[in-house]
Amino acid sequence: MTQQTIGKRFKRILLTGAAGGLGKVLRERIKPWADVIRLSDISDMGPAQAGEEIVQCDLADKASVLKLLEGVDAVLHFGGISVEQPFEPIMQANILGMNNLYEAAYKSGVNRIVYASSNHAVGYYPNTTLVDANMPMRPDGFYGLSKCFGELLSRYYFDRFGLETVCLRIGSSFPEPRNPRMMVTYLSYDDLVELVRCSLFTPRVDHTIAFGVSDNRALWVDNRHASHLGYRPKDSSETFADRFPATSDRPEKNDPATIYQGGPFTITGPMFE
Ligand code: NAI
Ligand code: 15L
Repeated sequence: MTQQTIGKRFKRILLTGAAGGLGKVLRERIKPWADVIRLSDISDMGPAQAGEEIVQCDLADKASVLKLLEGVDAVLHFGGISVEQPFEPIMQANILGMNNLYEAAYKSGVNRIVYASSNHAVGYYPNTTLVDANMPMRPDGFYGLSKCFGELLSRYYFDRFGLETVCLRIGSSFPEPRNPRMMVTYLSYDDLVELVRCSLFTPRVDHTIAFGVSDNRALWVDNRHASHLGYRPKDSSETFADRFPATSDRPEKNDPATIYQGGPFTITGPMFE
């Protein structure tokens, strides 16, 4: 199935985190995938365009989330706190919010969720290890822990109810890599959209964990357990190789931010309040 041949398979797709960096990218690109795109965020998303509905909502507010899911048949869950923070805000947005979303999705009869997990669910693996989806989680902070919770909650909903989820352990999805580490973890916006499309339209995914990376020269992750998605990245961080020559701008070899896949996140927390 190519991007051009996608029909309007869904009646209403909910995109959470629509005001965020990746939400804005997806908002522009997913319109052909459904009759209606319902956009949600705790922050302002601007006016609705044709084919869009806007619902401003805090994921931690259960009653609002139950309403948010009404009439929805698939979810792209990109909302929540996206960096390391103290436990309380992470608990509200990413743990309580995730629980609310899944309860509401189940009650609304949603069949498929694409969940923006993160490389930080396994950030404490050294970058000398090739990590695959069957290896134990090794979160690198409260944020990474909340992504582990999300992956396990979605696993539970699949085992209990057959609600399918693709968990995307996204590396670093920005317009371009910002440092040498991101030469390895980079996921271009085009490849992100393609990965989300594969995750949404592959006929059967059960519960899948996929790593969100482009076709970078060096990789720390192995997508063998997500091959059924048919994701074939087209971009590579090599386009930006001149910005980060192999010998320059490298931190010390004994720096945890260099040793571990999670990079600086491994030494950011825990943020005690
Ligand atoms: P972002 O921080 O730009 O967007 C997240 C959005 O979630 C924001 O617009 C924010 O207002 C919203 N949000 C936060 N708390 C909320 C709440 N309680 N209720 C409703 N909405 C809330 O992050 P970005 O980069 O767009 O990432 C999107 C998702 O992808 C996040 O879940 C993030 O953890 C994940 N991810 C992103 C990566 C990247 O490289 N951009 C890498 C790995 C994971
Ligand atoms: C993430 O999970 C964050 O959401 C994003 O802002 C980046 O920091 C990314 O990981 C990364 O590891 O580069």
